[in-house]
Amino acid sequence: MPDDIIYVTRPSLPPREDVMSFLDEVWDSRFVTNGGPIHQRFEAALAAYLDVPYVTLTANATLGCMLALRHLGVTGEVITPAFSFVATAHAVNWVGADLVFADIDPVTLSIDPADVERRITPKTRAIFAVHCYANPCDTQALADIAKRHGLALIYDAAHCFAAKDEGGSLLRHGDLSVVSFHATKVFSTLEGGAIISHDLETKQALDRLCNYGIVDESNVDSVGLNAKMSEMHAAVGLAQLAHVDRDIALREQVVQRYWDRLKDVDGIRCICPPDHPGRNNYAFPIVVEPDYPLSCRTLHERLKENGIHARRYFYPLLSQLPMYRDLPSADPQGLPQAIGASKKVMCLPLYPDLAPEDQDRVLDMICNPPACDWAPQPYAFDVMQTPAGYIREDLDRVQNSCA
Ligand code: T4K
Repeated sequence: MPDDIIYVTRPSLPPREDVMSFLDEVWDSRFVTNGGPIHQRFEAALAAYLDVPYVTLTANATLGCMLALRHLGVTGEVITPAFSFVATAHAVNWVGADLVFADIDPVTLSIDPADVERRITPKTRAIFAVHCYANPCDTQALADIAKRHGLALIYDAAHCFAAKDEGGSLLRHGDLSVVSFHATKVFSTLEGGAIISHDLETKQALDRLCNYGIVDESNVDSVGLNAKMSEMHAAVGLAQLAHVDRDIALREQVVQRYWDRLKDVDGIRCICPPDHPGRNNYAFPIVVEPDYPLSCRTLHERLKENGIHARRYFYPLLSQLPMYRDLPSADPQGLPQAIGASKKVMCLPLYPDLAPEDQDRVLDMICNPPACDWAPQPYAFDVMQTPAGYIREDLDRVQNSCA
């Protein structure tokens, strides 16, 4: 195992001295949390940068999603994609609503509006959509469905910092949108997130929900949580905001190099092309199709053996997790695209300072996949057992390539 590991991502950190000058202010004021001065400045700077009306900072996006659902009074059934990070489903579960999984669009890998509509029942209260890898959902179709059926529409926009569509920020869609500032995202406050809202009253209600529901010293108006962002995290964000445009441009160069070498590789499909306006280059997911010599799982393992930590976001599928697999909507027959994606999609290492020689290590392995270290035997295909490290799917691929 090489010791120079290439991780799927690395956080973009602002220069230490930039953070320190903000921290000096925090230390001097001794306001370290509960919506202090740096928090206020960061919130205003973010609203301006993202070009959205109102921002409520949170300790992370998972709490942001829970509070968004809570604020809209979502109980009953919530329709959400089966293909997402665990936080999406867990947030619904934590607010006590009933999860209903929907399938995804095979091209964008974001939720399929037609399947959303099929799954609406008299108990449905909300659509909780995800712009997967910042690939925009069909926002118009989802807005129409929500309007016709009287449903709340919330976006888990965890991946979408600075992402745009033809009308502006992706974060403007829905009743509320939630973005993540986790260390693994395009823009980071180490841990953090924000809820984007459209009017001051909603913003203020969300601010209170982040602070136990406290209105003032003698009043509490809602069952809130402690979901506040501290001054330290806000300081990192304020310092990092000055560098995010450069980071996104550097990410673009990495994406372009992946695209140039992978676009013509048989069996590899790239989902996020480089020249798409408004893209934030959060991730570089590939689909490992059946005509590639290795299954996604085996390719992932071979990369890892060579120190390349690509990640299978999102495997396992949410609907196959032990706490959700018995739900009626988890029936695999109703989720063919989501199941396919969870088996075939892998995100390649991507961060602004990924060195070209490291990226070449990744590309060389994918363009010249390691040969199978076993030869197909005439009888081997009748047995379920495959040689160590391979799965039945690899066996079928070798069989097909020999046919
Ligand atoms: N909705 C969606 C659709 C999401 O994808 C997420 C989070 C959320 C909601 C919730 O957002 P937050 O509540 O987190 O704000 C990571 C992140 O923890 C998670 O934020 C993210 N999505 C998810 C896609 O990825 P893991 O379990 O894969 O993280 P981990 O620790 O394995 O890190 C991945 C790689 O990043 C490591 O191999 C190395 C590198 N890394 C990581 C950290 C934490 C660093 O270099 N430095 C670091 O500090 O979940």
